Amino acid sequence: MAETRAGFVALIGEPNAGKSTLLNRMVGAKVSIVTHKVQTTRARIRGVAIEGDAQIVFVDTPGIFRPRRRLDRSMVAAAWGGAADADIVVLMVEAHRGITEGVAGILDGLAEHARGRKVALAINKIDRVERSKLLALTEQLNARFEFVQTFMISAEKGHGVDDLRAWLGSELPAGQWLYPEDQIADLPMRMIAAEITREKLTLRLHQELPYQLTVETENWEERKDGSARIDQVIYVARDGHKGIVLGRKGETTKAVGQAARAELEEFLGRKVHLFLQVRVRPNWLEEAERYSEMGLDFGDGD
Ligand SMILES: Nc1nc2c(ncn2[C@@H]2O[C@H](COP(=O)(O)OP(=O)(O)OP(=O)(O)O)[C@@H](O)[C@H]2O)c(=O)[nH]1
Ligand SMILES: [Mg+2]
Repeated sequence: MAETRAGFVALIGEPNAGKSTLLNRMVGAKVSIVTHKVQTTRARIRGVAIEGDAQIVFVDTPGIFRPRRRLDRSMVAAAWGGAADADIVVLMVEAHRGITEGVAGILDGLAEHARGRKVALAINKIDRVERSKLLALTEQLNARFEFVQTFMISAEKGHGVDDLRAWLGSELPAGQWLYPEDQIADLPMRMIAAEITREKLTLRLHQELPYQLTVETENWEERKDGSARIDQVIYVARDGHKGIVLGRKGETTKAVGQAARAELEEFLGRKVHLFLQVRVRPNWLEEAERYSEMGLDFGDGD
């Protein structure tokens, strides 16, 4: 029998770089939520892919940016922690944005946080730029950091993704697989369900509001008819926010609930009854329990 290989590959980069899109494509299922807005992912999310004899555990991470709030600091710490724990780190950079201030900051951080790790570069969203621009960007980035390999990909369209996965599979250390071969994620279902609702909220709400709320699954009940009843709470910090999240006559929450339920039913392959409640909790951003529910370390925000 051929020798198996296994290990962790952390996807890091600025918010919106396309990390979650890439994780989902690698896994072949939607494990991590995606929006066009920055700071969508809040915690580390694992997704498992098989490449020949290798089991690749991809670790999606929150975008790395200059943090202001406790939540931001916990998110950025989770991202760097993901890099530090991985066998291979893949830095994702947006082709059309190039070396932004944020990317420059991450390049500096890599020296400290990814010491001893193999770091590869994935220039993403190549569908958005002229091919001729890519060579120059590749050279500039490689002049600033010693990447072991550079890939040009479109996580959304799929270009270059097979090459990246094949390379990652061949670079992982020999070892036993870490998950059963049919497992694609290890996030608890109640958390996946909360994330799906947060995605729908983020897509509908404007400006700062998506950053001022969190969603938790409070209750999950299996019913005799095979369906599931799921009760979730949307925590907001202010009364005014509650009104906006509910919308006129509860329209917004209703639309969010419908979209989330449809996706949950597809994910679970059965009927779901989803109940959303909006709760004002002025201090939720400073409550340790909210962080553990999100899969974050509260203390990282100190
Ligand atoms: N054109 C294009 N858009 C992409 C590509 N990959 C991702 N996107 C889009 O970029 C946006 C951000 O994608 P995400 O996967 O949520 O990015 P992320 O790095 O996980 O972002 P955070 O979770 O906020 O850190 C979404 O609108 C994606 O559809 C790509 O290859 N090409
Ligand atoms: Mg993400």
